[in-house]
Amino acid sequence: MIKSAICDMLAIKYPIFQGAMAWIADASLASAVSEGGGLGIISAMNSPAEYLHSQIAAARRVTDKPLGVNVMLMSPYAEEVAALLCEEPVDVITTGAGNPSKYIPMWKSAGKKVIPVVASVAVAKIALRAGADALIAEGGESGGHVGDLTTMVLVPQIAEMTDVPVIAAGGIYDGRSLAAAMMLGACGAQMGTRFLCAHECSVHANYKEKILKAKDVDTITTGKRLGHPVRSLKTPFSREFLRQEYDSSVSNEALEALGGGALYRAAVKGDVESGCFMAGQVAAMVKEEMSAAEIISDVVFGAQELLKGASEWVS
Ligand code: TUI
Repeated sequence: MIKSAICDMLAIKYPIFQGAMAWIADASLASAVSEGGGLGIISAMNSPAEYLHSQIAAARRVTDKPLGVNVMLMSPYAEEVAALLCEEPVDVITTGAGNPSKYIPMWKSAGKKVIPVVASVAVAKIALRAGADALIAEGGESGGHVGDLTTMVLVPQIAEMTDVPVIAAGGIYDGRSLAAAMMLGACGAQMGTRFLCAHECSVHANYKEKILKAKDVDTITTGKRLGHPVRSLKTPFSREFLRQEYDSSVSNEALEALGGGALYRAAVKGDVESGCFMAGQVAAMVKEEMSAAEIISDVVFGAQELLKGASEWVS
């Protein structure tokens, strides 16, 4: 049985977090992951507090196990969502796309465990100074808004900075990648892309189909010029975005406008022409739909067998 410091800290059975994907990581997916023994995380995305309140209530009708919410700090509603979370029946708050320091004392006083996503040593230092209970170290293999460093290079640097638990994200798909992440100093892993093809994930069927068909080189990073690079599947949208990004006659405002609503069009409408299908590099390895609980077992028991057999490498 794989158990680690993060299982003890959060009272979860397995050290697996489900990544918070905007328009995708809702009550259905998060509650299934928590019921499966991992940590389900609802995305607060770019929505007002009322949306989040109703999603948490829906998840709580299904599970009483530990549950998390992710606050996307670039959201215009981050402030009201942050305040609401102090009153809500969630155990863990993860943050992304910014510096969460100003909210951490308030959340900790409300009894929440705070686990920021970091993509660099500098941001990790800021989060630790502000009192983070653990960190998610997210490498650039992941989908959505990404940093520059790979998981292989980022995780050991974050792990050696601190004694708080470190969760690896980006490029995690199966027992091999969980075992590897643990060897790098992580005590668990977060997966987004693999959970996209969970039965309980209500993303549009076209999105699942694109993930299931993706090959190794089928993701691309766009948006570097705007300061927030995003990894997504190669589609007509991402190719056009890249073309305009390299066209100096296109203003940053026009480029931002092109990206606006593109994830919604992919995740909710299944629009294969103008949707942005955010996905990590492991998309190529997702070959079948499974339940969230089966995904968790596959990853955890796969890693367990590998770690048990690891002594074959030493004499
Ligand atoms: O946040 C993510 N992934 C995301 S957010 C998102 S929504 C979005 N859509 C379009 C453009 C931009 C965002 C889709 N995917 N992952 C966690 C993550 N956080 N990755 C990188 C970071 C990060 C970056 C900078 C964390 C902290 C940070 O701090 C900089 C600062 O403000 O000091």
